[in-house]
Amino acid sequence: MICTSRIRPDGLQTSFPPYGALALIQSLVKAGYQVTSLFDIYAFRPPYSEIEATFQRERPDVVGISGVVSTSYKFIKRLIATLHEILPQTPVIVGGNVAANSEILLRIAKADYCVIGEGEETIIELVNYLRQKGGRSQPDDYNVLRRILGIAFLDDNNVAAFSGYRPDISADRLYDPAVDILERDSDINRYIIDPWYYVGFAYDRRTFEPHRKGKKLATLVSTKGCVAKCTFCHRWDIGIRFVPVDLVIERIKMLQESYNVGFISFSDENFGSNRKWVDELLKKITPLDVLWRVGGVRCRTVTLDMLKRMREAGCVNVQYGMESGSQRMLDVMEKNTKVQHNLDAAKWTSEAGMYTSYAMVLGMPGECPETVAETIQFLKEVTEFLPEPPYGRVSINRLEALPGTPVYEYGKVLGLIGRTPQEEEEYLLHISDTSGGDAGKQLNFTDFPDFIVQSWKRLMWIEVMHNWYKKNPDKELPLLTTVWKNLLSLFVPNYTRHMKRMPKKDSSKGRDLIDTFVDKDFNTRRDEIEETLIGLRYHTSLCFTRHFVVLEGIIKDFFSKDIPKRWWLEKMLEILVYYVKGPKKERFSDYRSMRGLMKEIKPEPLTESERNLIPLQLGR
Ligand code: B12
Ligand code: SF4
Repeated sequence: MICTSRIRPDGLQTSFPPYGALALIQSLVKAGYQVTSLFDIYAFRPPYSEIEATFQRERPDVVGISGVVSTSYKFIKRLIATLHEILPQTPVIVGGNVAANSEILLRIAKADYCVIGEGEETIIELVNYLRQKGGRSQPDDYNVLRRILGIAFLDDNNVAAFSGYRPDISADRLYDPAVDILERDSDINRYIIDPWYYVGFAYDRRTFEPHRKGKKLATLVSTKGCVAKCTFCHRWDIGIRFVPVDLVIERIKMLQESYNVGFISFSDENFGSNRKWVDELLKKITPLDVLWRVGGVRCRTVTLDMLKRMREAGCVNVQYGMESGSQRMLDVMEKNTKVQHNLDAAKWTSEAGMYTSYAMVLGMPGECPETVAETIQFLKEVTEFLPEPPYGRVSINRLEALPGTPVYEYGKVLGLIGRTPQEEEEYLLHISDTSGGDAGKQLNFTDFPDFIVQSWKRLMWIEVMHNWYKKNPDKELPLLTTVWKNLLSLFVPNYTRHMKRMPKKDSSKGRDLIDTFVDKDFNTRRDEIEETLIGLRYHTSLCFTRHFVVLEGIIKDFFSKDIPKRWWLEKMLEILVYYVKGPKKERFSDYRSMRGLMKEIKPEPLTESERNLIPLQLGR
């Protein structure tokens, strides 16, 4: 049995199918393991008692847990404990990016084996081995285990071992939608959904053409890997692979014929960096008459001409990883882009007639009031010409340091994350179930107190919104309407959710539809109090409201988050010290490559296990 894990339990569910788990099942079935099933915990979000009951009922011989992100650690730890209790002889394998921290999974969470990188081949060799070995209590043959590439395990001396990376699989095996498995074991309607999940479609009048009525949206991925190696991004692939265009087209045709799909979301990380591939796709996708979006394009990849041709071929929305409006921050991220690339991409996308939004990462090492001001200026420039207030287009995320990235390792060097497995586990538990959009739980890599960093997020938002109203005075809502609308959503918490579930009206322009979207894109959100205050500030020019908004945000975080009170006290102390002594001594003042720095420092591994797992640390 392959289980997916709980991600964002309270948040909006994604339409992204569990591609990793699906790939493993396909592989196992091909190798003759016909009875492999998917337990799609991610999709169903069952109560824990139901999860236990499923294990009791199904009694699988081997369980593979897919942990797509490290923030699923807490849940996976609990799942492993439950499995060991209910099925003490069933080996538990954990794969996915959570395995970047294999020692913790093996030593503390008691996973039996971790799979590092692509699991299609590894799982077969491992399951073949387990068939020979028998139940968990049987002794392991470490010589055989060492020969199975792509696994981590605790050896006979209780030392963590890694058998080495396996070569990548070929591009034509990547991202098969495997609808038959989703039909059989999951709920396909969670993955083939209404296009309104992505607001971008509502901005394009082609969406409302009569022949598209009732058509559904499916998520495909057309590339794996990336041409860059940003310091906060986890990479287990070397370079980038492109799914052959003919295969992409074949998959779209299948979805059109069998599932009435008329909208596609290409949820790549790096779409379009091979021009020849893009040209071929544009040529072959046009006759299919689908509307599509791409999530994950590098700004320097696009040109105005390419974007115009994409629109002609049915594209309505392009999402970029812009991350910052400060060159210094882009350099620290090792994005290998210029602010000008971000500006061009933003303007050209609108000029080509497509929707985009702006996702920022706040709080990289070296972030300071100057870099924040640069990002505010950038956001003002790219939002002031938009047709609506940009509250749904600006997504400001705190940097989340996750295992397998240079920024995580740098966090260890700074002492922000402890070095022992127990200390690292404490951090993993702390950030489990959080996202970059949640305030208050991330590490502070800057020289400023955490409260100040938190306030930058709100400052960015309010400044950008205020600028938009200043540039578009005719679009202002009457003050009383703003206050009323926002109070209503504040005091009737289901109001916003209810709006989201309302049957969507067909509108010639999509305007009515756009207004019913509450959170438009990943981690964008409408904050009712802030909006009211922005309205107030607009109407009354009360400058103090800006400070009030920042303070209000901090107070709200204080009460709404599951953050230890001790931690808050430390943060308050930190800010008092800051007011007396000023910012800390600059730790990251000049631009330095973080990867280079890590190579220079080369922290000595504390244990043999740590030494063996070095290849997992900085990604590939
Ligand atoms: C889809 C996705 C999501 C979806 C997940 C939905 C879902 N149903 O899975 C959503 C939108 C929820 C999401 C959210 C986040 N994500 Co995300 N996401 C991805 C993305 C784009 C694709 C994952 C995927 O399906 N890959 C394709 C499959 C084929 O690969 P795979 O999952 O790795 O599986 C292979 C192997 O890992 C292995 N394997 C996987 N499982 C198992 C299990 C077993 C038993 C075995 C043997 C092998 C095995 O074999 C598989 C086949 O080769 C990846 C980037 C990427 N391209 O991988 C980022 C990625 C996983 N996300 C990442 C991050 C950081 C996040 C966020 C934390 C962002 C943030 N700061 O807010 C949030 C999580 C928020 C939260 N509250 O927890 C990071 C994770 C880094 C890390 N060490 O954890 C990634 C890697 C992006 C990156 N490059 O840095 N994400
Ligand atoms: S953040 Fe984006 S551009 Fe950077 S390495 Fe990751 S996928 Fe590539």
